[in-house]
Amino acid sequence: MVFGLDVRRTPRHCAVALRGRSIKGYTRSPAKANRQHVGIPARRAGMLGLPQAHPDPPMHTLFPKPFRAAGCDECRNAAALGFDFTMAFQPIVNVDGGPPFAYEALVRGLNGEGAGSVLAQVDDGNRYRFDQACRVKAIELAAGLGLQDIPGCRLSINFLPNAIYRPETCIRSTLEACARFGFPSERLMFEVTEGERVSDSAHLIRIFDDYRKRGFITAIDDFGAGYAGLNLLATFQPHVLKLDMELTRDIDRSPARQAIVAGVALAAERLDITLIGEGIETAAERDMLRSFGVRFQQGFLFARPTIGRLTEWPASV
Ligand SMILES: [Ca+2]
Repeated sequence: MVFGLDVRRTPRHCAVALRGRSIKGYTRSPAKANRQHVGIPARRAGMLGLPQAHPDPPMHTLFPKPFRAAGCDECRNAAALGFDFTMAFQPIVNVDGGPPFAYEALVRGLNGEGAGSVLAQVDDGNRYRFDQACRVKAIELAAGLGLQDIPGCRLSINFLPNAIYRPETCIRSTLEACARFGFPSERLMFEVTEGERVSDSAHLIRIFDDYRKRGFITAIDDFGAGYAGLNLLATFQPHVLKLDMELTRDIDRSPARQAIVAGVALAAERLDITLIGEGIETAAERDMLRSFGVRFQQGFLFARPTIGRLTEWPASV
């Protein structure tokens, strides 16, 4: 899930609407030209450990030219973005009990509209600003709800690699927001899916590496779906893998899913990676996943995303 919507279901026109056009004051990454120059696809070159010819390869976003990282204030300005939105929070629970592992921030319309209605307003021209605004909004709202007071609980933020120019500059507003709202930055988790719009794994891994060095928790979202699979895991080992709901749905009735998840769980244990099961809707799914060692789970069985409060599980009485 990216901003609460599976990118596989994100309208493709978001990524391609402005392709081939130039807009005054904005620039595209030179990634494509550089890749052609090198003659080896960046993804392949990265896997082979070859030096990368391009320092900043996101392809589908227009960045301000000259590039200037937005600050916290700027990212809170809805007028500058062109539309406003809010965040719902859904817990990732520990089925063995205790405080939740994290709350994931999921984008919503101001009147509770689904993520799709918000994401429909995101295009090549505002993707960078939207990504930055999502981080600031998530941190501000979570801090206001007291998430930092829940022992060990993390705030999980989805991000779009294509919206990041360079990791070191695009993190500025995130850190400013943490300082302003009193949220500990080491409790931030960044989850990303290698969806169809992430055309360059090397860029994604560069961001993850930078985030890891900063002490953030890194997570691959939707693992087992689309492109978020073994190739990415073989190249980069995050702190967390979120098992896609395609793998967890009806797992209690699917020997194939059981075999796959058991294998992933074994690999995760050897790589010291924490597994999270997504999209859990039944007690049978929960229990089967738990039998494979997956303690941390997320889904409607536990709590739906809620705006304006952090839902507890089990609900306090
Ligand atoms: Ca997600």
